[in-house]
This record gives sequence, C-alpha cells and structure tokens, in this order.
Amino acid sequence: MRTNYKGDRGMTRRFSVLLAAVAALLLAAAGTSWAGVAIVSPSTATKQVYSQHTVTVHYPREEIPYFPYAVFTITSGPDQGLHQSVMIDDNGDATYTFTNGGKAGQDTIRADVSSYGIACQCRVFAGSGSATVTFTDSTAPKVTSVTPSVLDFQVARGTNLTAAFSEKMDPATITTSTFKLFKWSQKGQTWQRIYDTNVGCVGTSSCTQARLDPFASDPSKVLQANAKYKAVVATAAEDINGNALDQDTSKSGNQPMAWTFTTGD
Ligand SMILES: [Ca+2]
Ligand SMILES: [Ca+2]
Repeated sequence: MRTNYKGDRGMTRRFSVLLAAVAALLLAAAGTSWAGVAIVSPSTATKQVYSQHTVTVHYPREEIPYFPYAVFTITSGPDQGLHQSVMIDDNGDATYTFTNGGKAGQDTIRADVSSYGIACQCRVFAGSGSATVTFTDSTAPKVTSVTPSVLDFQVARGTNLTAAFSEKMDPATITTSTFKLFKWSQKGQTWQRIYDTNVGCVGTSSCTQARLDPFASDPSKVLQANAKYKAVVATAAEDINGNALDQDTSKSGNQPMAWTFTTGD
C-alpha cells in the first residue's frame, strides 16, 4: 500500500518530502545519483537451473517519497532480457522473482530505482545496483514417458515412436544415432536395427520430446505384424547444458533408455 503523504502526517513531513524532491531534481540535473544507492541482495548466489531466484532492492523510502519503484532487468546471462517494474513498499523494499529457463550460466540483475519528481513533474532517477546469480546443471536428463508405452502390445503398425524428456534437450543430439529402433528376428534370435528412420524434436521452441518415424524413405510402409520391437534412447542424447542422458541414477555411469513393444495384426 502506498502511503498518502499529503494526509495528516504534518507539515514537517511534507516539508522534508519537498526538500527531498528538490534535492533529487538538483542532483538529477547535476548527473549525480542520490546517497544510499540501490543495493540488490543477495549480491551473489548459486542455484540449479530451472530454479526460482529472488532479489530485493532497498532504498530509504523518505528519500524518494512519490511513487518510488524499481525496474529490474537481467542485463546479461542465460535469462538476459527478463525485466519487471516493482513498486517500492513502505519499508523501502522491492522484490523481484524470476525462474531460470534451464540454461546454465551467470545472470546479472540490475535494479534502477526511480521516483516521481514533484518539482519537475518527471521521473527522477535515484540510483541503481546489481547482483549476480550463477545457475549450474548437475542433473542428467532422462526419459519420463514413451509411446508406444513400455511392453505395450497390439500396437498399431502405422505408429511412430515418441520419448518425452525430464528437461530441455540439445536438438543437435536428438538424431538417428541416439534414438534407435530394432526388430526382433526369430530366425536369427537377435535384434536387427532399422536404419530407415526419421528422428527429430517435437516442437521448435525447445526440445523436450523426440519423435521417431519408421520408414522415412517410404511413408506407406508400416511395422511388421505381430512382431517385437525395441526402441533405445542412447546416452549420447544431452540436455542443453551438455549432460548426457542417464536413465538409471541408482547405477554408476550413464544408462540408456530401452523398451520393447509388440505390434498387432
Ligand atoms: Ca540437466
Ligand atoms: Ca546412472
């Protein structure tokens, strides 16, 4: 809530407010920021990617009484461009929270504090401060769901395959080399690789799901009837920070995702 300084707070308050406004105008004209430059806290932090981060700017409310606000801007780093204006509350605080988009790196957050200058009828810059936060990624991606589902049967022969991931993947690592299809050969008692496939990310803005279309060269072809198939997403599939896929975190090293299904008639 904004305090009404024109209310019953008395002449002293109004006078000091006027003085502050005049001082602001003079300082602004002289190209100088006020005392008590805005500080953003915490000044540094380290967090995991995709987490929320909150910074607070504090500025003595008495010095900037009229509609004080802070403009928070992420000036560099993986979340560069995010910005928001926040009113400064009666304690002199403005708080900004944002969520990292998944990319690791160091964000610089700047807060520019301004007030409304009564004398000049304009925006008066009061000061600015900045802070940094470093986002790191120590979590391997994994496959969270697939189609056809694990051990599915009577699967339609014209199906394609999909694999959804726990986080954004590097599209360059979602290829026919990392998403593979095999058919069980009764005769040879072995898995035979099907090389004629199309593999890519579903959607264009970010890659959280991969798709495999069998028989890329001839879309009229379908999977064999009553046959057992195996799909594999290899560990060479990486998240956007270069972490390799690990489907089994209980085992050391990286394990691929593999599952089987059986077609219908
Ligand atoms: Ca990750
Ligand atoms: Ca593992």
